Formats: sequence, C-alpha cells, structure tokens
Amino acid sequence: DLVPVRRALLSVSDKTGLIDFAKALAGRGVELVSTGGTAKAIAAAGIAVRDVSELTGFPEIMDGRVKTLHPGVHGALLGVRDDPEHAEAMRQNRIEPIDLVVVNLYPFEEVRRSGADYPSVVENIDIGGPAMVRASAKNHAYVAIVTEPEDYVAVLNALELNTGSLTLEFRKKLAAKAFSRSAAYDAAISQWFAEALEIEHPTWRAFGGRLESVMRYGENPHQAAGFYLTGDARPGVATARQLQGKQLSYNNINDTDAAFELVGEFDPARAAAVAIIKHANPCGVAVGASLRDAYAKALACDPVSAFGGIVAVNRLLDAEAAEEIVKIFTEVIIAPEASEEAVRIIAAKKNLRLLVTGGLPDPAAAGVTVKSVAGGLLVQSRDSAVVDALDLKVVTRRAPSEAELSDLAFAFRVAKHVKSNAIVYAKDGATVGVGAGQMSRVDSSRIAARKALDATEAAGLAEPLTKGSVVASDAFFPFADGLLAAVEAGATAVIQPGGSMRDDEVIAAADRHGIAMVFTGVRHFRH
Ligand code: 93A
Repeated sequence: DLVPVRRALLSVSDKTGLIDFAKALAGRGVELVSTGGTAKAIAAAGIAVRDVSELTGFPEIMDGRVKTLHPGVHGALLGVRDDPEHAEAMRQNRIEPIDLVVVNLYPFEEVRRSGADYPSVVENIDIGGPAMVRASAKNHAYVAIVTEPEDYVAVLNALELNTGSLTLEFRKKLAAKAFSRSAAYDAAISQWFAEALEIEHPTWRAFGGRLESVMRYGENPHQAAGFYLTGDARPGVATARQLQGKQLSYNNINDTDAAFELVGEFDPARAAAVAIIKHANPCGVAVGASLRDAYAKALACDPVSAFGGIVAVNRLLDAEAAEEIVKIFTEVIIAPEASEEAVRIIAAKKNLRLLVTGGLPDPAAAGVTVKSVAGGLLVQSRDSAVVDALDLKVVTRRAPSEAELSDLAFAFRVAKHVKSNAIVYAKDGATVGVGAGQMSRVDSSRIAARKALDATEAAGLAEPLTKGSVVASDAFFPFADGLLAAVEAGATAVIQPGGSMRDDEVIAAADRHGIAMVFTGVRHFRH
C-alpha cells in the first residue's frame, strides 16, 4: 500500500511554508502543478512548476471561481488506478495522475471575523478547494491530501522514510483530517448564514426546545443568542404576549423572568406586589394596598438602581400604577393583565415593552432548571419551597411581633430570588436594603445596610430605614458577625434557615440584643 509520489498539485491561500515545501518536493523529483497565485509564488522562488491550465486545457476563468473544477483535475484525483476501466478513461482523456494534493482554503473564517462586507465574505466561500480536498480524501487509496502547512514537515519525513512513497495508514490519517477541515469550513459558512438571516444557529439545537426567536446578541454584543421554548405553559416571560415595544434582548428576558417569578410569590388576593429587577437581582420589592402604593415603596428602596429596570406586578396593571411606572426610564413591564387605560398610558413610551401573561406562576409548582457547564448540563428541580409564617420556629427568648412576623415572611420570600449570598432588610412590607451576590455573608449584610442608608438619604429621612426593620438571610449565619451587623443597623428580627454548627452562638447573640429570631429549616441558595 505504498504509493510513490510523482506529481503534486498545490493550491494554497495561506502560503506559509510553501516555498520550503515546494523546494523539498522538487528536490525529490516530484513534478509540481499549481494554480494561479500559488504557481506564481513557486516560480518566483526559482522552482519549476506547471500551471494547472496545462492539465485542464482551460484557463482560469471568472476571477478564479473556476480554476480546478475540471475533469482534468478531478479525474486525476478520483480515478481508481487499479480499475482497468478507470485507467482506460484516464489514458483516453489524457488525465495525468496526481499523488499528492496540497490545499488550504480561502480564509472564509478570518474574512468573516474581520467584519468584511457581504460580497467579500461570499467571494471567500471556497468551492474548488473543498472539492479537491474531499475528492483526494475519498481516494486516499491512491492520493495523499495535505490541508495544513503544519503537516508539511511530517509529509517530507514520511517521504524520506519510505524513499519517496507514502503509506496507506498515513494517507488515511491525512484523509480523516481533511474531512474534519471541510466539515468545519462548511459549519462556519452555515453559521454565518444563520446569523445573517436570523435563523436557527446549528449548534443550539443540541439544547432542545423549539426556537422562538434569535436575539441580536447574547449577554454581550459579541455573543450569538436564541430563545427556545420548552412547551411549559406556565405563565411567564416565555409564554407572555408582548403588547408593545421592540424585541426583548437576552438580558431583558433573563431579568423579566426573575422579576415575574418573584412577584409570583405574593398572592394577589392578599396584597398587590411589585418587584423591580436589575441584573437579575431585585433592587426593590414591596407589597401594598394597591400596585401604585407597592410600586412607590419598591422604588424607594433603591431609586438609583431602578433606573432602566424591569418591573413585575402581581395584579392587573391599572392606570394609576402605569402612570407612576412611566415616570422613570423602565425597560420592561410584565403583568398578569393590563387595563385598557394602562395600555394607553404605556403606549406613550414607545420603547417601553409591555408583556401580559394571563396569570401568575405558582411558586410551589414543580419544574426543572438547567445550567450549562463546560461539557455538560446541570439539571435540578425548581426551588419550589415556599416558607409560610406557620412553618417558622422561634429560637430566641423573644418571639416576633405580628408586624415583625409578616415582614419576616415577606423578606424571606424576597431572599429566595436574590443571588447568594443574599441579605434582605425589610420593613412594612417593603425591602429597604438588598445585599446580593457577595462571596461572604457579612459583606452582603454590610452592602444591604449601606444601601438602606442611601435610600434613607434619598428619601430625606432622619432615621435610617433599617431602624426597626427585619432581616432575612438565604442561608444560615455561619458566625454571629452577620447577625451583629444587622443589630448595628437597627434590625429587631431575623429570619434564616438555621443549621449552623454555631447556631447556639448566633442565638445567644440575638438574645443579648433582644432580637427575635426564627428558623425556616429551608435554604434558598440561588447562583
Ligand atoms: O474559486 S474557487 O472555489 N474555484 C476553484 O476552482 C478553485 N481551485 C482552487 N477556489 C479554488 N481554489 C482555491 O484557490 C484553493 O482552495 C486555494 O485556497 C486558492 C489558491 O489560489 P491561488 O493559487 O490562485 O492563490
């Protein structure tokens, strides 16, 4: 299965290492045939080379679009030399056999990445190159195909080792590599089309679901993104009806989901609830007698962050609430439904997106969440734990008052929707300080208290908003320091899962300061 290499066809866009390789091949007595630019480069180095048009009897035409697409070339690449009929066809048509093909393709990927215009990208779709690559690779029983300059040395070494021939095993390996290259090349072309046409990105299909839309980009402008529907009919961002505004972005969808899942925690029959979300974390959540009232309370928590935020409400969006919400720049409003008047008020803000869902998500419903990691998917059941005031275990000498109890339950439900480590200060059915996503719980406590001070200042109040507030922690306090930070801020009651090795220390510290503390037995990590 050794095939002597007597004639080589070279046609390369990337001319790296070409001259040395051509020189070495010529030095072994290999006849070189080449296409336009490649032939020119080889000839310029003083190496003998034939132009491929000698083999085809045809000039390069159409700006090089047709240079090797000819039976004179493809007959040489595909002919089964041991087949008498093939051999006869080659003889009759004066097809000179080619034993080694060296091709690298038009740099489609680089041209596309460079942001070149449409015609330039199209022109860089190589047709003749991949045809030669695939033909030679198919016919690896006789032909060796080299697609990368980095393999030139290995080819020369193999020729040296086998005195001018290549083994079948070596040709097979080269063929395998060649088909990988042509597959990757075509994948790049099809992805470019998918993005240009905003159709499905081929690689996303692996994640299942039905493509709902292709976004202009993902979390950042250089990331491609699509939105897939799982078919779950639960009311939410995926099944909502958009009444106005431009298409939601990737981040909008993520934040709108976080907002609506959060207000779903609050029974609309008991209270109106509003959540304002930024970067998937709440910057204000409140319950109240009306949506307008709840919105004002939620906004007061962190009016700076609420700018450009996403607002979710748990009841029919009425005109009074809509009027308040449109006063500051808001990206998206999501509601179970909206009154005609509210829709009219929002219509005045062209860029504000309004989504209606027809209902609220059930926080206790079963479900699945998925997160991707390198090379895998993490799947878990939804955090459907809902802690009620009834489930709480008082662990301190002092039991919470009625008002504290209701704020504790409220704060813990909010904490469930804050990225860990989560600390939430609340008072009178409203968050007053949210500490999210810190690596240490005590940092989250400090940030939450700091934000409450900012809100106090913004509201022009004399007393800090945390004075007489309650605190929720999504996971247990590992030390008393987090609790002491809350005491310092003026909190009077604490809700947390409990279960730390140092629970006794934390309880003792609470007792020393007259704090009422309850354990939920449920942790709400969210990352
Ligand atoms: O335009 S093509 O698709 N038509 C062809 O017939 C053809 N033959 C080789 N492109 C073609 N090639 C490509 O030209 C090769 O894949 C290689 O990338 C390039 C080498 O051209 P030149 O030798 O003129 O620099």
